[in-house]
Amino acid sequence: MCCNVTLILFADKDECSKENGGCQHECINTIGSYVCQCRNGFVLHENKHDCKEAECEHRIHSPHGVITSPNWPDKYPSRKECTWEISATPGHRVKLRFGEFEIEQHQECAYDHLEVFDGETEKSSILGRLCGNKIPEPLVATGNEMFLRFVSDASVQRKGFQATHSTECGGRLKPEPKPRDLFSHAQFGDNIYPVQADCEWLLVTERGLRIELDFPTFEVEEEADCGYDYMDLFDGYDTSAMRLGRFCGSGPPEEIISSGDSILILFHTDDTIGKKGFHIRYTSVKYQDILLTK
Ligand SMILES: [Ca+2]
Ligand SMILES: [Ca+2]
Repeated sequence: MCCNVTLILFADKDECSKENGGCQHECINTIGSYVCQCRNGFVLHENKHDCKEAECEHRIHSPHGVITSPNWPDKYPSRKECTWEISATPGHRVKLRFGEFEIEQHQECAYDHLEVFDGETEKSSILGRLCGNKIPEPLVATGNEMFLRFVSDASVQRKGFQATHSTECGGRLKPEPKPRDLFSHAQFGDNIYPVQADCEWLLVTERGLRIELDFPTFEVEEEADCGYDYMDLFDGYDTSAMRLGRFCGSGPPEEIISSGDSILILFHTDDTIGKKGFHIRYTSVKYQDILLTK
């Protein structure tokens, strides 16, 4: 009686025994072959033998998700720099909420730290420079972009962080001569707008200019008095200004122009039935230009 298994084992050669099989990190022998494997924080090179550092520049375009320090849930590596560029839907502020947080403690966070910036690059104003063991308060950007940079130095590593990014509707927006977009909800186009939303956008342009709004898409639950879901427009900074209208159904029939340098947009939805929502394009305009084109 012969045994095939014994024959196969006999035939197998341990490639890893000689020069680690040519693997840069770990070599794992398998029956008839072998594979190379990389340590945490590294991925296998296309040549299947070398290891390269795992990608650490993240570009995120989803309305919500989870981000973690490199190597999570194990300790972050030393001498590592990672960035996250988060951009959400225009008209929606990026919000970051920490679930776990453990970064080498220092009074000024001079060693390892996570920096959070209020915009698309590290040139934007800083929302926080974080380290230590206390879970930081949630951070909210003023616009739809947030930039994060994590840096670790040569010694002492900790577990790192885990955080959830999401969005909050509303904020202060600055109209420019070039049209900008504003969407009713962060998942515009993929989903109907959520129930029980209350959003407030304040558009403020330069003194002396006016704001023009147009509505490439407008689909809000219809009701004779717009009593369910609606968009309110005010011709100023707050609700004490003149109301330009309350809109639902297919929205304003044409573009709307402010009499001053600001417009307040409110969006309210009740607890049932959502629709596609709206896409507003806003532009700063000179009054003389409006007169010329009308
Ligand atoms: Ca350190
Ligand atoms: Ca509704």
